[in-house]
Amino acid sequence: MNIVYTNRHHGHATDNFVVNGQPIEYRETPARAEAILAAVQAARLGPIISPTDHGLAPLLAVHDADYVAYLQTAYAQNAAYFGEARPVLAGRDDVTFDHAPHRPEDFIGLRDYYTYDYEDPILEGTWDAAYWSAQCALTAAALVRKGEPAVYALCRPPGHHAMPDQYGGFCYLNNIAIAARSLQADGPVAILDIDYHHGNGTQAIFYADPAALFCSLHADPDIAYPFFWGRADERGDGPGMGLNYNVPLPLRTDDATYLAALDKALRAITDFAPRYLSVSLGLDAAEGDLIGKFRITTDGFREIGRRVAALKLPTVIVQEGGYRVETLGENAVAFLWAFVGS
Ligand code: Q9C
Ligand code: ZN
Repeated sequence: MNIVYTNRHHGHATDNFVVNGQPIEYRETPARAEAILAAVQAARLGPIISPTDHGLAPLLAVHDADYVAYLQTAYAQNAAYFGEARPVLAGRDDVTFDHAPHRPEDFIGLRDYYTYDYEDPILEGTWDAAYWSAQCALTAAALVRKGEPAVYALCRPPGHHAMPDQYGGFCYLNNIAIAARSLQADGPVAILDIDYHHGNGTQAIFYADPAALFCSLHADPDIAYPFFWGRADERGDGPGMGLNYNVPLPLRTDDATYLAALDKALRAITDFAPRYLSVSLGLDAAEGDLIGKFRITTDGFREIGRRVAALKLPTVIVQEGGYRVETLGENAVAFLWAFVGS
């Protein structure tokens, strides 16, 4: 299978920074993507190809134009405001998930308006990294539209927490939503999100869309990030009612429990009969993850891959989270292998 990758994420990297007097260890690091890249190369999974530039239009099909313009200019605006270049961080030291009703003019207000998180920096290379991460997903989608059975976008930064006009959870542009929107030109799309965290951004983007089924398996938001979305009673809205399927799972979920839940999601996807499938491939459900608290083994990821591939749908796979760098590569390969030669 083709693997779409670029090293343009390297500029989105930071030494650990301080929020509220507490040092924040930013675990969404370049080493994550490098570890996966090394593993897929060693496994000879397929050719590594560079993303094609599809421009801003497909990003603007998901995100508000004023938000995208802010992401492009925030680092420079922040430097001008403070008279020195430094990471853009929200001024708030707590999380306010409700979007403010009014967009302010002043940069200090905008800094908080466009994020619902307070631990995610905008760095000098963040826009470039996020832009090319989205282009990786779009390139994978374009190849699948042309007839490739399955393509893997090795995206970094991840995307599934990004809202139409807010970043959070290490995510700035919603790569999978951008890819899925482009796939919808040919028909309905199912999105399967197996990241440890609920894909709140993706859910929000497709919540009322009758041409998208969103299925997410994740840690119960009563006890895990993103806390305010991901419950089973969130079923969609308007013409999309019934097309949002959340499966919250308890801490320490193991392979058997996970696979049983997965089968239900796969049945929902089969019933929806989409033209394409897209997968938010988080690897933070792995045992030993530094953020996630499930216990999915490498064999578990292999079996998840097998069952998803058995749907026999043209599939775009988009990398999301996963923070135990030592095992990211083998778990990615275990999942992806089922799609090789399909
Ligand atoms: N002190 C993804 O997996 N909170 N995002 C981490 C650690 C944010 C995870 C807190 C977790 C976001 C794509
Ligand atoms: Zn995650």
